[in-house]
Amino acid sequence: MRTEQPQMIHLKDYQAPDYLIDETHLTFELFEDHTLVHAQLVMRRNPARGEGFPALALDGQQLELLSVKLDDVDLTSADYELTDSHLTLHPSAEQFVVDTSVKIHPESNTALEGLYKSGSMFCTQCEAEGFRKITYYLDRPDVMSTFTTTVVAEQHRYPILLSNGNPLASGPDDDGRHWATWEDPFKKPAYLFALVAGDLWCVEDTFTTMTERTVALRIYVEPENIDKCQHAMNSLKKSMRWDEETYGREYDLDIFMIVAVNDFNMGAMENKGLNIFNSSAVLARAETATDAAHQRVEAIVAHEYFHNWSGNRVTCRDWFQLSLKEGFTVFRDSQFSADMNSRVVKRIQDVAFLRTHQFAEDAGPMAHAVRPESFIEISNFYTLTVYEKGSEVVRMLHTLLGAEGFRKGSDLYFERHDGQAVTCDDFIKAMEDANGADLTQFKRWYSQAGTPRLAVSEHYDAEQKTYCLTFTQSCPQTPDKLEKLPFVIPVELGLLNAQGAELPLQLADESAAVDTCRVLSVTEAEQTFTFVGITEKPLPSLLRGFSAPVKLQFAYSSDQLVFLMQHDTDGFNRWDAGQQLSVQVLQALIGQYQRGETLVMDLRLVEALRSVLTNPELDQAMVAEMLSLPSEAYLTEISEVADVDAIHAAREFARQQLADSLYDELLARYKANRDVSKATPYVAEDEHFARRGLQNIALSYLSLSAKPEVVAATLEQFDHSDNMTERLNALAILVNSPFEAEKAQALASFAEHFKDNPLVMDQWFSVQAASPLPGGLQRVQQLMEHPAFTLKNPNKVRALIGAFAGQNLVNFHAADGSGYRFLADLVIVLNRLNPQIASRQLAPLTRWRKYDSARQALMKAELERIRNSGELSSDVFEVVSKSLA
Ligand code: B3K
Ligand code: ZN
Repeated sequence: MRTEQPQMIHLKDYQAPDYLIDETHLTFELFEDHTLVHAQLVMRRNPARGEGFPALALDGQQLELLSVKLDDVDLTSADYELTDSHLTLHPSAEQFVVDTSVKIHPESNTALEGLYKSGSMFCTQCEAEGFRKITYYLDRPDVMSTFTTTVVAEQHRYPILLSNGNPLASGPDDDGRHWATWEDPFKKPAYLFALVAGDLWCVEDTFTTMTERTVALRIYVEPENIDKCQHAMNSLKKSMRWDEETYGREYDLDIFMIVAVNDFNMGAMENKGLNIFNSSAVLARAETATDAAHQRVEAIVAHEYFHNWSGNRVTCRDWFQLSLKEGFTVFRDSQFSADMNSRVVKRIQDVAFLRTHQFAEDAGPMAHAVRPESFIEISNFYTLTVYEKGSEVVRMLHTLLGAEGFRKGSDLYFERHDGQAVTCDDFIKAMEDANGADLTQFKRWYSQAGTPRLAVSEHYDAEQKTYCLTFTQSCPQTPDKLEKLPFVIPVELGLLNAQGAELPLQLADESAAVDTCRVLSVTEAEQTFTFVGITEKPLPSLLRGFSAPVKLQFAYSSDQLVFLMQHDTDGFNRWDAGQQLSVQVLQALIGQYQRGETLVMDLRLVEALRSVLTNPELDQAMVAEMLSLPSEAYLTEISEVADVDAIHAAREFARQQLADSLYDELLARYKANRDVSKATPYVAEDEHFARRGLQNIALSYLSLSAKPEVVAATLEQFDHSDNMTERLNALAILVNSPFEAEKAQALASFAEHFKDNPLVMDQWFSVQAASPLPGGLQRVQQLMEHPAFTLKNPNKVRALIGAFAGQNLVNFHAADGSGYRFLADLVIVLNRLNPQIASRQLAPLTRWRKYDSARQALMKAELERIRNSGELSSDVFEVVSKSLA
């Protein structure tokens, strides 16, 4: 908890450190009621920072200082200054050694930052500024040091002692204790430090690198989870090979370890050589984890592994540069997932997520640039903008420079900056230098917040055979009030003739057609491109593959969208045409609902989806994606004022209409796929994901009929599936059904069967928390009393509270404000327990501007109540105060 008003930190105030740390030697003595940390820092003045000996202010929070030495001389309190946040020393030599001993309390650390206990195991989370809760240090990413770490603990309780790097030595100590020393030869900032001590088992494997070095691979888990590591191990080996083949990046240490912990604030952490993971991002086997969970494990293992180069070998100069490592690494993991699975489906999922959630963030009170100018609490800036939009920015570079040019740029970046802490400008400079490109204007993507709008209009001249597309870009104002200048927007496009064939594309100033699909760079506020030799009025397929993170506006008619759904040669745009058509249909229904009219649905959507459903040529995963209507959250995001009840009613009506009209086709698809599932053992691969995905969405639609044969099929799938993907879908259907007896029975048997598996119980909580049936809040409140629930575990909070406030929009936004009050009460409790989780859970309340004035008033009142609830963490303070500003 802070003691004074949190301060805003600005990028423009960045200064290089006055001192550097060359070597860090740590000893941890772990006990049940405290831990002793001894740190020896071999330091010198930073030659880049002028003459003299400025004071040395080491960061440190919640530490009990036991002793401090400067060059082996004990200091007394007259020799240093000590505050809540710093220990300030006064060195007077070019080089010197600082020794400190501190006492800390991991056993009572509920914030899960620094050194803490998850169950019986000790573990760490240091990014961004957690290392200062472990020892006094220059806790900033531009101070890079080698580390040796000795861990001493009771042998019986903590047989496994781990830290970064390679193992050096280990042995017994007095009183049933033992020790192990690890050495990390690669210079790293303190945020990449890690330590683990516990009673862990491991799955072992090896990887032979491109230069034939053998690397030991280990995944450590609590003994009961030893049977759930194989998928993560396979994913790790695939990632290591992929990074060699795609980026020429080889692993550097002799060993790579992953440890799974149950209590973790986010997905995982890329600590050098010792990744620490939320168990939900490691453990996966058919019986307990869904296909989506398997794909998430693969993606997160890859993401953290890829950080070894994009983040660790080359790190960030300061935290404003966070997207340097995160945007780039998300881009890398999305390329990897696209290579491992269906490319188009991966793109569809990424874009749906970005457009729903990042666009909402970019339009809200916390909107910030990919490289923010200022922050109060850096933990609040691990955002969808820094990660997902940051990845889109890197993807645009890849599109503009081409795969080869991009690779030349990344090679130069890694070569030039290996072992350094650098900036987004350095990344762009490497891309420029390797390609002879000028990316000055492109860099606005890093500094300007907000989602650009790109309006497109057309003009066809039959006589001249010319077709003009005029692009007009604009960017809405954001809380920083900065002026928005035009972006560089790569627009990939094709022009289709009446048969759906792509026309050759020749611009007016070109001597011949270049291709039938190409990328135009829109760089002006308004810009026209004229295509020549166009013999009939074409239909444009714009922003293919979502080539830029913008809101595209083009006045397509419903019939044109149906045509694109069937004929577009770009798979992503075929899906997107279906989404746009669905939006048109749903918005019409929302209007009817608001005017109190009888709902009547445009049947063109039904017929278009019928042809998707009966097309044997289409990838089953594509069919499943196309059958999925835009989510309520997306419909909220694109509304001027979101009417939650109308959105829900309209969408449910459309689902019912689709279910009734397509019953036979859905049933045929369901039966065929379920038969294959029954006859096939579970395989975590693309084609199987696709089959189960379509099977599940088909059953969800069919269940809306409430026909006995469908109830029977649902119960059959629930009782007899060998995997969680099918079982959980059946459970969700029952939970949302009117069949109370079957529902209660299924929930009880599921909980009984999986009560000892916390990750499966998370699914059980989520399915119920997300159910839009009336009484949602009461259900969630009851579930909070369940023995498997605790506010101390972030996964549980996300599974129950997060699913309710984020996915159950009709219940959370209940007109009486009960959902808002409930969330605010919880945030006030979580603020003391775990500030990072508290501030994340707050997000739905920050979106108050989207709703009607009555709801706005209720939401703001709750934000004010939080603001006045006493001492706020900097995390919650920043979000609340910016939301109310
Ligand atoms: N780098 C970590 C995120 C740390 C978040 C700290 N609040 C995981 C990742 O992005 O890979
Ligand atoms: Zn990351």
